[in-house]
Amino acid sequence: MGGMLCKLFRKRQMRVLINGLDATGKTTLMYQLRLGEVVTTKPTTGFNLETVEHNNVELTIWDIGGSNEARLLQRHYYTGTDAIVFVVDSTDRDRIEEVQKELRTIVKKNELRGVIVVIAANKQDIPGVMTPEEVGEKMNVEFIRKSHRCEVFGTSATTGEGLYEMLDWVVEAVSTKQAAKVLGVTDKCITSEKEEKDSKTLYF
Ligand SMILES: Nc1nc2c(ncn2[C@@H]2O[C@H](COP(=O)(O)OP(=O)(O)OP(=O)(O)O)[C@@H](O)[C@H]2O)c(=O)[nH]1
Ligand SMILES: [Mg+2]
Repeated sequence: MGGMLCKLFRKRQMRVLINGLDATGKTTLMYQLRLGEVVTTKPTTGFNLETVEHNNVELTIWDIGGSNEARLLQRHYYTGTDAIVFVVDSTDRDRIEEVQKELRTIVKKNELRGVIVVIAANKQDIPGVMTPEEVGEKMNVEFIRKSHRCEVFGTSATTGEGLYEMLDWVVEAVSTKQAAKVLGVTDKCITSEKEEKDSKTLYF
């Protein structure tokens, strides 16, 4: 029975939205995942769309421009989103309060109810930046966890550090949510040991 269920839930598709303020590294991160290399970017005015296969799952990744003008349009991309990767520039202590408010605004949106939220504390390759723990604290992750599954990862979109660890977590969290929604239960076949321990904090 467990094996059949596992087969049933193979080859899933997930829609991931990369969000955050301008120049935090969203486009660099997406192309690092897509191509495994650093591309030269310019500020994104609309969006970039790419498909990445990871752990047998097809991820459709939307990278939205982070400027004030581009962010005005971001709600048009919300519907059907499984996970938000919210990219934070860990060098930017001056804007961390603005960043925290932006994420709070986003997670309150009706269309994003229950989506998986991952915070990428990016640019960890630069010395002296805020640590992932510091970013998590300043972003008040505990508040976000009241309504969403949320985790913080230290990343570098230029070196690739932390990106696949983050993607592993996203895929597992979305998989668990999708499967539990279909089954109406949390099945052992699709729940990792860690998630069994964390099951009290799941939001479906
Ligand atoms: N050192 C370092 N630089 C990075 C990292 N990620 C991005 N950058 C640099 O930060 C700048 C902005 O990166 P983008 O990927 O264009 O940022 P963005 O978030 O897409 O910006 P918008 O499209 O304007 O919203 C570029 O010069 C990148 O090379 C990182 O992890 N480490
Ligand atoms: Mg961009």
